[in-house]
Amino acid sequence: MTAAPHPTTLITVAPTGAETAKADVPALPTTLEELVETAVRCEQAGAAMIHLHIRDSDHRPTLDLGYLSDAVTAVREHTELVVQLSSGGSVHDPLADRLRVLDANPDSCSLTLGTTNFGDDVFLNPWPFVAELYQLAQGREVVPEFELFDLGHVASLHRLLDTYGLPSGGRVHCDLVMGVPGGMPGTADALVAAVAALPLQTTSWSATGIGRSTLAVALAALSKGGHLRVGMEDTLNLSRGIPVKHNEQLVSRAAALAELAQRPAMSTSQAREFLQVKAR
Ligand code: KMH
Ligand code: ZN
Repeated sequence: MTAAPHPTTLITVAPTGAETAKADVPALPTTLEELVETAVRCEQAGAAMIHLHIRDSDHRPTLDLGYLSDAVTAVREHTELVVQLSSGGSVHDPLADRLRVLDANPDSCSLTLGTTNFGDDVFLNPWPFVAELYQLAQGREVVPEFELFDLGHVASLHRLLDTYGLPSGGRVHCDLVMGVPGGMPGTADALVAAVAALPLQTTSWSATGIGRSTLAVALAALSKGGHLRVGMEDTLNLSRGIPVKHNEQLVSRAAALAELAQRPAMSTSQAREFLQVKAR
């Protein structure tokens, strides 16, 4: 990992997630139309990559290949965003269904490096699953984003890269997911410790802080030369008692912070080069 910070900031938007119910948060984009509208506005606001969880016609999380493929196609038709599909799904999704996410032909997929307590649930990522998903992504030339919820996940990333080599395109991009109840806390101290432990092969990393930790993590990430992930998957309030009305607000705020840090938002074409995403 080079010491000099990148001159621009990759902003990833995670607009929906799998945890929040549409009935509780009507502003959550769950239909294909809402997803495309969100993607277009977030791209205009400075996002270069989108991390997608898909919902079915009842607004429930789904890994159905038809829904996933339709979403990938629609976002590609309307934006230049790097399209990343979640391979994490929801805590209830079987591992086999999560492997099949790659059949929807995304540019990128999330890849979590270990099991973590996730509130009252367990987000399951046993080593054989991680290794299989990684090799599948290599074979399909899909760029993984390594999701690290804990310092132990960073250790597992060393093992993965040492055992199976570099991902498609040769870039190692990580995302520190901080502040999940059960994972590492969303603090500057935890971020510094995790960044210091990243493998030498790491070429870039972003960070996201769940809930109230979002700003502390974003500011720490920018200070340490990292990139940003924001969105309603991770944060439902702009500040105490002020709900997010549209993901664009979170992207605009991230772009403003990046501008202030004198590392403005990266364009989509820069992001494709940066992550070495294969043309599809
Ligand atoms: N929904 C969480 C259980 C990912 O997208 O890869 C897992 C998650 C991680 O959101
Ligand atoms: Zn996710």
